Amino acid sequence: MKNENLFAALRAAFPADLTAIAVETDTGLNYSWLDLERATAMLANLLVSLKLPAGSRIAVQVEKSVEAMLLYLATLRAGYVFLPLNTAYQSAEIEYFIGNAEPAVVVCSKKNFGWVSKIAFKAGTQNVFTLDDDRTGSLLDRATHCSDKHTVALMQADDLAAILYTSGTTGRSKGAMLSHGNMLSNALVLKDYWGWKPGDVLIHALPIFHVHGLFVALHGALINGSKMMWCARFDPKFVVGKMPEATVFMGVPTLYVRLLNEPELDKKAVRNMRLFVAGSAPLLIETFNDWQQKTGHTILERYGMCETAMLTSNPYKGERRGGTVGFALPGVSLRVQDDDGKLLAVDEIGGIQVKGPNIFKGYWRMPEKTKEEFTADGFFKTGDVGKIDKRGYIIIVGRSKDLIISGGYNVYPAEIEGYINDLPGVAESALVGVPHSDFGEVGVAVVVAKPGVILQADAIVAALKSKLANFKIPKMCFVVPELPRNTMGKVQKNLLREQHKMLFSVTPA
Ligand code: MCA
Ligand code: AMP
Repeated sequence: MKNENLFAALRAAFPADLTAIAVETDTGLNYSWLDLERATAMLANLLVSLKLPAGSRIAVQVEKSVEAMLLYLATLRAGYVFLPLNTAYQSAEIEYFIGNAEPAVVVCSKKNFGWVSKIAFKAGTQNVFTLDDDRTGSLLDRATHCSDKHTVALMQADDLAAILYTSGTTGRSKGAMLSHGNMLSNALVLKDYWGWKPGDVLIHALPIFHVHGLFVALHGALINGSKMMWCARFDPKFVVGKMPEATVFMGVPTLYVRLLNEPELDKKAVRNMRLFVAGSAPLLIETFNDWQQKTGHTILERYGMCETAMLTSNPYKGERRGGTVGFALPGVSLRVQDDDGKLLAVDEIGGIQVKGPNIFKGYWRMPEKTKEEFTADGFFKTGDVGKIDKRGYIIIVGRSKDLIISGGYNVYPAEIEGYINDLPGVAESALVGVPHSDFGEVGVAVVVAKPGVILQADAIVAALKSKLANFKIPKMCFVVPELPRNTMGKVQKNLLREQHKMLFSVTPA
């Protein structure tokens, strides 16, 4: 039987010379391909030694490091299910994810061990390890004693490889289940579509707890046997300085906005670069044009989701059109339908639906939710609203889901409003997304107090800070006598958006 483990395919792409450098870090460390092979074997053997049941989840909330990336690869290698968690998540958020996913192993930073282990043990997790970004922690201490030889676990394409939590417009976060086959098919399609070639070098500057950094960028480099320049944090000056040694860069639009502010970014700095990819949020046409003007390169914008990995892309060779996300990738069927299920014609706006080998297996332990999100003929309803123009380019014009994308991170108004409404003295609230010159879009909260209560906007923000990941905190909060409503009693968020749209329109210094 063929081993369809994603790790097996990634490893098969390692270059013949295993002593060559696979990863160079921003602190000057080098890891060879042999280091990757041995370290993932040791970590996989550690997981195997724990005698976990098949399908066990390995939940990881640690700072970005090469070792954290190796832990992801080792989890695939050992045949378990990786569950990455944003380091910004606070205890209430972590409690939900761990309670819902019931991981067999939790890995966290040393500084968070106290509260994370308490949550994990309460949820029945037997093993809690630590891992810090300075190559220390109990995970590595234990793995040091494990063999560096390991036979890659035999997996089928349909077997689960990762769970990524993504919120819904109502209710709690849902775990999108992605299989080895989902991710391998996507990686292979992108390798070809984006023209990866021998000698490519990727600047990896994205976090590794979401699809963009963990799958699109990492798998892209590994499946091509390409070296990565590994940045623990996104530092625009450092990235521009590294460009002469690299060929490929991937980023959310905010990274491009920040790079454009770097005086050293010019045609000379990018002389060896081959490809700039953007996604995760809409790329403003100004950014697209400014980039072209300053560097001579045309950013390639693509579109994807947690549930689907990458769906569409502008062409590598053909015309890359700003304001569009290009064409459906090979193997992906994409259509635009209205609410009655009628297929829409060119330029007609409706819901984007997709089908293909990259589409997830469903939401973790939520069969009803999964069913709701698929059409009778098996298309996944993305919740994005768009159209296909006469040349076949797909244009996203909005979202039917109430979602704010801030600097590439998703903020679900329903979640934040729930927290605000629970604060003492709050009658109701609305969170709306408004344009922001750095983050693209940010949340602004509009809050109504209960009769007789005086609320302070600052106190509301401070209270949220102790409960929610920092990127979810509203950038401004207003206390108002009432929320605008239509005749049906529905809050008119469009009016609030209009009212506050100029709040952050200034260009940052
Ligand atoms: C940081 N802050 C933010 C954000 N990031 N506020 C709103 N939105 C954000 N994204 C705030 C913090 O709360 C803090 O505020 C202050 O900025 C500084 O925080 P710090 O962590 O130092 O910020 P940073 O290092 O400058 O981070 C900005 C960033 C980061 C580099 C743009 O947000 C980032 O890496 N974004 C990429 C996200 C990503 O990879 N998304 C892909 C999702 P205060 O000081 O008030 O506390 S995958 C996906 O969407 C799909 C499938 C796809 O298509 O790819
Ligand atoms: P998530 O599944 O949480 O990673 O977020 C996926 C969502 O990000 C999609 O449903 C889109 O709304 C949005 N998205 C991703 N890429 C793009 C893009 N290039 N342009 C506009 N929106 C995008």
